[in-house]
Amino acid sequence: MFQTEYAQRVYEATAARAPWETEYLQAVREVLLSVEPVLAQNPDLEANAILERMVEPDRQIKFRVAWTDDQGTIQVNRGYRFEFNSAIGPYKGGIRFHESVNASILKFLGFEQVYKNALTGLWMGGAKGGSDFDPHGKSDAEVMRFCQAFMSELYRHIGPDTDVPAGDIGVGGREVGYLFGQYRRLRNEFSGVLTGKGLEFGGSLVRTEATGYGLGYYTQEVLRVLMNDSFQSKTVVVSGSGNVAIFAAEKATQLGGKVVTMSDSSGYVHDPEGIDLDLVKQIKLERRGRMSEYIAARPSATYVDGGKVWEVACDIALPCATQNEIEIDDAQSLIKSGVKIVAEGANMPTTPDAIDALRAAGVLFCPGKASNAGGVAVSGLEMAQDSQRVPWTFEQTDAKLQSIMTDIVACSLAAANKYGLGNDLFMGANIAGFERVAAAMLAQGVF
Ligand code: NDP
Ligand code: 2IT
Repeated sequence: MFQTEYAQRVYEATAARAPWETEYLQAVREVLLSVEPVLAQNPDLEANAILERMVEPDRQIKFRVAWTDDQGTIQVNRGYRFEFNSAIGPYKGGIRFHESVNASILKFLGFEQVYKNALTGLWMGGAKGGSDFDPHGKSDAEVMRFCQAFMSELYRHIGPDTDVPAGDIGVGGREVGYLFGQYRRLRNEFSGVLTGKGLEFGGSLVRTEATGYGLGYYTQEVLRVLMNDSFQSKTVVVSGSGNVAIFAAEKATQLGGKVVTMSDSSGYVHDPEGIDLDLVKQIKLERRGRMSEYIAARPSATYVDGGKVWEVACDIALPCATQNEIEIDDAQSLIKSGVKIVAEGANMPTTPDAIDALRAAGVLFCPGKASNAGGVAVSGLEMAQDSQRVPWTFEQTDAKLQSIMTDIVACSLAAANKYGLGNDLFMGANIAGFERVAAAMLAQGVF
């Protein structure tokens, strides 16, 4: 599979240690395959055991989270924080609450976060945390008690210059607020220890929209630079209906595209007249409802129970729900319908064989660690504002987000060109992030 003996050896050793960590191994494989041209030209990377150190998190924290539900029953969940790499800044990355959460999923997310954060050009290392707690159907009071219990252990390990968590699946503004309140109480300290905070207590404008808007800016720049094209008059298929999906759909629409689908884990809505985003926001953000409720108010739309959005013909596909949601059959449907570009809003939403099929068919494939970096980029800007104790305007923050996303396209293309890979955005993004982290590790010695 690998061209270099070094990458092969490190991958095999990682797989032998925990062969059941399939998502983690998938993420490691992608990065190692992409950086082989760098390894071949830089023997000091192997001499300094850079890969061996990168695949082993700096620190792995696992803990019990006990809390009481509304019936008075004590519930026990498992909490985690994987602090992966802090060579270029304090650990930074989201917290996920979802029933599927386990060590493999959080390790893949923490590993990807290291290189994503490096691509933003800001000083942030990588981490990820979370719990197998399922927030669906829980009352506000239950979510609050769970967040307080979770932070009652996590607070020992984090801090504004140490490790700065944020949201991810199942963790939005409400959860960040409860987590922040508990940290403040336990430490007696008001600091920028989390990002995605409310605007009244150290949050940044644009953070809510940032991942989806950033995905729009990134995709627009790729269309412009590599295809001399734009979102104008394009049919766009979006999966998911959470934070990333809603604001990806909003930006794609603002940039001239027509978004015709959105989904949740139960099924998807197809609205050929264009998704009514105000309605989606009402259902998902105000009522915490389900996408199936959409059709009651929109006769133009259909709801497909259990289906996947990739069966709908499109020019641009934006997967914004979860990992491995575009499988090989889905990639084949997309190719058949003439998709031109797939840009990942979610983390690792495309399986390796689906990526290979899309790339072989000439589809422009934009890897999540580049195309969804806008969320963590504005988190970095929130950290800057918290340090200054001065909030920035929406326009200032949005302009900075746009310039970070266009810089990521430029630095990915430059890295690909440097290694004779033409305009390979996929390899280029992995190489550009890797080179920054590797350089910092080499400069700081063995640890
Ligand atoms: P949300 O919790 O706001 O929304 C998640 C959406 O994805 C929901 O529509 C949910 O449906 C759906 N979904 C979640 N898990 C599954 C699953 N196993 N199968 C099918 N659908 C699923 O999360 P975000 O929008 O924040 O995150 C979406 C993706 O974007 C994730 O991959 C996340 O890691 C990534 N991301 C998030 C960033 C952020 O800033 N929030 C930044 C960069 C990447 P349902 O309600 O039915 O569960
Ligand atoms: O996957 C991600 O980049 C996030 N969930 C956002 C992380 C952050 O620290 O803002």
